[in-house]
Amino acid sequence: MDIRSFVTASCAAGLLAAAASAQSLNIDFGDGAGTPADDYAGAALPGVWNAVTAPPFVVAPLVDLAGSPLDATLVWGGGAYFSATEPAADPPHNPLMDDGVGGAGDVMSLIQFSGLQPGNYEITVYGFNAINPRELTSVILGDFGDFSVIGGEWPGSLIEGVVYTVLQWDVSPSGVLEIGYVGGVWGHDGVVNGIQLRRIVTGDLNGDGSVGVPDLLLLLNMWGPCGECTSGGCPADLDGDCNIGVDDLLILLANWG
Ligand SMILES: [Ca+2]
Ligand SMILES: [Ca+2]
Ligand SMILES: [Ca+2]
Repeated sequence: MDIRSFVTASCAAGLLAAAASAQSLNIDFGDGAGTPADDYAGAALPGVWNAVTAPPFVVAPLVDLAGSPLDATLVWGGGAYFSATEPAADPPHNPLMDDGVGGAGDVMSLIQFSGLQPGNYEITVYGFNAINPRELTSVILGDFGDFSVIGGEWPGSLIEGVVYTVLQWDVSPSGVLEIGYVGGVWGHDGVVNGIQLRRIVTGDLNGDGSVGVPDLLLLLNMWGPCGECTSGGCPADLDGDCNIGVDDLLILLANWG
């Protein structure tokens, strides 16, 4: 039995523990314009969108992209929800972009995740005011760490730097991630339409935020030499030697969960 057959058989026999809950999730603030369908990816990954519609300061139970409950929770202390009376974005973006929650002028509003699995996260934040597109939003991570200013007229599609920004943050063992937002210039309130979190893990070949059986099967399917390793065409080559083999398998298994 070669190594691939052995690993596949081990999987089938359930000898490998199930992956921990994937730590990628989608958040949609406000349902005045609806909530995105599960197959809507926004600028990141498709999956179940957590609809946050409760008043401020309420903890929302969260689910991952597959709809499985997470230990992670969200608390936010923003302003009022808003919703466009007529479509402002183009399909299929309206349920995400045509509503959201507004800020409180020059007082920073805070969205706090707790209970996240520690590690590096890609954080996509949407800030398009469908009622007043001139509104600019500053998005700030942690203690005035990474930040970005977004906003402006609907550009016809999801354009990074206009309707959304992508930031990265290392979540410590505390499991806490804080995302602040405030008016991008004096006199603006700032808005947030939604947030997508994707945990970045070596060996996460399908990008769902964890390393598990789907990633293992992808690696096994690509087993052997790869010719496009210098142009990013060989994602399963985890040690960069232009071959997918046992070393890559061991790296993947070392990051399991
Ligand atoms: Ca919405
Ligand atoms: Ca994965
Ligand atoms: Ca390799």
